[in-house]
Amino acid sequence: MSDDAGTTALLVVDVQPDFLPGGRLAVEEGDLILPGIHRLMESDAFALQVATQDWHPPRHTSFASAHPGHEPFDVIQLHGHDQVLWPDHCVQGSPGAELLGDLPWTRVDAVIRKGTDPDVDSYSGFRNNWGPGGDRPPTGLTGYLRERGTRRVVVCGLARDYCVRWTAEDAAAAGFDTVLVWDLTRSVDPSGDEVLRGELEGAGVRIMNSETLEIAP
Ligand code: VGL
Ligand code: ZN
Repeated sequence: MSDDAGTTALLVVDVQPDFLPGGRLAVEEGDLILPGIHRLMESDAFALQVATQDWHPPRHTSFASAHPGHEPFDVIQLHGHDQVLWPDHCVQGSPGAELLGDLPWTRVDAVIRKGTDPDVDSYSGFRNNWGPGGDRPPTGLTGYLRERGTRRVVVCGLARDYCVRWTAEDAAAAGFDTVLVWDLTRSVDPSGDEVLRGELEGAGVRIMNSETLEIAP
C-alpha cells in the first residue's frame, strides 16, 4: 500500500466522545480502536487525511427526543426510508461532539461536518441520508478527493454499522478503491457484523486489518 501513498487518503469517521464508552451514543469497545487510528494518522502512508464529524443541531430529526412517544433505537419512516431514532448525540458545540482529544488532528487536511440539516440525517461523509426531495445531497467530499488526485481511500472510525459503512459504500460507489480497516472500527450492534461484512464486500469494499495494510513505519 505504501507504493500508492500519493493517491491514498485516510478517512477518520466520527471519532467523537459521544460515540466512545461513557458517551451519549456509546459504541462498545470504541476505545480499543484509538491506538491503531493514532498510528495510521501519524504514519506517512497517506497523501491526504480527512475526518468526519457528526454535528447535529439541537432537536435534530434523528433524535428520539424530537419524536414524542418514541424511544431511542425505535425505527420510523422518514422521507420514505427507515430511520433509527438515536439518543441525543453530537450536538453542535457540545463536548461530546468534539473531535476526540489525544488524536493528532493537526495531521488532518479537512473536516467534513455532517448531519447539520435539522430535517435529514447523515451517516456518510459523502452524502446525506435521503431528504424530503428523495435524493441524497452530496457533501462535496467526492470532488475534494478527486481534485486532490485520490484514487484509494482507507476508512476507519465509528460506528462500523452506520457511518463507517455508509461512508465506505459511498466511496466505492464513487469509484474509489475503498479499504475498510475492520479492526479499527466497532459496531453499535455487533450481532450484525457477519452479515455486514458480506454486504460491504458485495458493495465492492475491500476489508483489511491494520496489520495487513503495510503502512511504512
Ligand atoms: C452515527 C448513529 C447516529 C455514527 C452517527 O457515527 O455511526 N451513528 N449518528
Ligand atoms: Zn448522528
